[in-house]
Parts: sequence; structure tokens; C-alpha cells
Amino acid sequence: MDDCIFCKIIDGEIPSDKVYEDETFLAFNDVNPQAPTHILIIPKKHIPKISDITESDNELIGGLFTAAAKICKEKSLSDFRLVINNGEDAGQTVFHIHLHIIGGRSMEWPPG
Ligand code: DGP
Repeated sequence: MDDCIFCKIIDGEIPSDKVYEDETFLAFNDVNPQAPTHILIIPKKHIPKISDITESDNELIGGLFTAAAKICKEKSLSDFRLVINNGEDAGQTVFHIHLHIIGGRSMEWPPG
């Protein structure tokens, strides 16, 4: 999508600190890390938010979590938090589905 920052990262128009890529997903370090490890995994297919997925995306969304597990294993990260913000009030600022992997420090629950 033309005005989507993450589509531009996928297309290489905006640089990123890439940590993983396959034909379906791209993962890169978050520009504003909230923990020693803060990686974003995005599907290459542009879907604005989780509310927009349908059953046809089941494999894609499952694969997003499999990619997260693979990346964390590669990084020997055993404890981590996975976050998907959906909508502005939930803190979503980029409207292209992304899974945050946050780790490398202890975290409180519930979040603020
Ligand atoms: P969210 O608030 O859930 O929509 O998270 C968006 C995240 O994306 C936020 O943590 C900052 C990150 N981000 C925004 N723009 C860029 C960018 O151009 N490059 C990188 N690496 N991260 C970005």
C-alpha cells in the first residue's frame, strides 16, 4: 500500500535493521525499543489490523506466531512477550499488522 510505512520497509524504500525474512514475513528491530529485544514481525501482505482478518488468513496468522517462535529460538530468548495492538485506543500507530516480540528484561503484568 502506497502510504504504509511497513509496506515501504518490505519494498526496501525505507531501511530497516532486518532480523528475519522469508517469502511471507519480514522481521526487524523496532525503531523505538521498549526492551533490550524488541522485534516487529510483519506479514508481507498488507492487512491494516487484526479486526480485518478473516478465516482465509488463518494460515498467515498462525505463521506469524511460528516465525516468532523461530526468531526467539535463534536468539536464545526463552521468556518474552508477544503483543499485537489493534486500533488507536489500544496503542496501534502503524496500520499494517505487526507482532511485537519484547524481551530481555522482566516485565510487569497487567500492563498499563
Ligand atoms: P504499534 O504502536 O503497535 O502500532 O507499533 C508500531 C511500532 O513500529 C512502534 O513500536 C515503532 C515502530 N516503528 C514505526 N515506524 C518505524 C520504522 O520506520 N522503522 C522501525 N524499525 N520501526 C518503526
